[in-house]
Amino acid sequence: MDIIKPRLAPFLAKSVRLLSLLILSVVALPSDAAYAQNFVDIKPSPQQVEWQDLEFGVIIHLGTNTYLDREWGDGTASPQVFNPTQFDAEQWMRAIKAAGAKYVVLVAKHHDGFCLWPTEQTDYGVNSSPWRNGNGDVVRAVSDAARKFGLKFGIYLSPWDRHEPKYKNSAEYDNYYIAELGELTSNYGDLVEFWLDGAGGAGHTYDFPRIIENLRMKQPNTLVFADAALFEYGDIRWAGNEDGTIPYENWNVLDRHGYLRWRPVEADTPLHKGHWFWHPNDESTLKSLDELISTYERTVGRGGQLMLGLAPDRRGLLPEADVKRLEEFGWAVQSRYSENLIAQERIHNAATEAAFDGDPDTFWSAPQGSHHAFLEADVREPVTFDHTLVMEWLNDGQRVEHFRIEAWDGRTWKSVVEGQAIGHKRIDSFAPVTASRIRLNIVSSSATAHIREFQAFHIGKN
Ligand code: FUL
Repeated sequence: MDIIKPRLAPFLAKSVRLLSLLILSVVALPSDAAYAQNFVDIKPSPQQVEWQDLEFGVIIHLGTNTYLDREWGDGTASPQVFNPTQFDAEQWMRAIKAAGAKYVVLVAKHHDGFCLWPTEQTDYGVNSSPWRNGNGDVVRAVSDAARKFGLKFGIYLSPWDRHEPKYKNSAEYDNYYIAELGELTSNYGDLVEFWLDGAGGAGHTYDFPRIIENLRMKQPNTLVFADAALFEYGDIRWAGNEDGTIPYENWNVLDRHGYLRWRPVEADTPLHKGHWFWHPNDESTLKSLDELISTYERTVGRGGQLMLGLAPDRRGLLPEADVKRLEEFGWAVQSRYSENLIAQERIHNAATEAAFDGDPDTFWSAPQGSHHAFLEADVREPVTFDHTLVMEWLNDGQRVEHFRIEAWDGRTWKSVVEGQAIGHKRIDSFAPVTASRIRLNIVSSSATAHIREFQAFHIGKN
């Protein structure tokens, strides 16, 4: 044990007095101040970390609307119209896998109130339809198929219900909704995500705390997707539009009503422009490959999640043209980001290797305690690149607040990209640059920056 030198003793005595004062004043602070938070203190839960790594999911709409050429059913459709005679959830999964998605959210009940599983709460659902003589269960089939294909499974259960008579009475409807939720959360395995859609519910009061409590009892690890207005109950926030765009700058920490939470963003957008459900003669709305790639770069490439809407047709199959587009999309994304020039051409340097090895499970750390750092890649021969991809390790929070990507032109460092947030993943495109020294200039970080990957590509077009 160190002996306290006499010279230091008076200073220490003073420090102890100061410390006691500090402790006393913290105890005496008003309760609000005890909750004061700082952006830099907010970290994701392990479930959020895992979910953010999934990057791309799909949401599937099938129901009476599919048979009636509608988007929002009014709850009066006869269950007799629902009859997907060639229903094959594994056909959907093959296309979803080929597209590169990692999870599937099924709309188990849309706003029309029609239930895709044999619920005991109402006869308005598959149990009253001719499909499989009323013995079918779409939720079971999709959950089984997703798991068989290594995809995670989640559910959308619309709070707004235009069929159920109990909807007129908030308390009675809460019981009804919670009973439906109980069936879905008990009988179909782990749910990766639960969609709490705010659409159409204006003017209706839901007991959200009770709904979420019930959900959590059965599914403690599920992540709730919710509009920012339902911020207190959600784990994931809506991007605020259905165009497939996450606006810059994308910060994972959101402040509402004076408190901060980690709320990664998900951007939902359908494969057919403006249509979540299948419609006849709808080929012209199918998004082009270029549109999908641009959507990918404006969602996943901006540190958020892409949630692509798919619609099986009246047979219960994804249309052939949709399957083809999904396959093309998966292939295009894979090939665009497979030739990482830094990983291929780098001059090895043990200190920075973890950021350039192409492995997102390893990360480079800036010097401990730094707020500014450089991460430089030197390649053997000059490379020409027009896209960069950077990933931040977020388990300890989102730390980079200002960065530049710079290339050495033989005399000086030229800025190629400048931005604020990096986050889970950031993809930038620019006119081709040729250099043998490329660096990530972390101009400012709130704490030690951690970078999982720094990659460069020559794609040839934006
Ligand atoms: C929206 C709904 O109103 C649309 O019909 C669709 O289900 C979309 C995914 O969410 O809020």
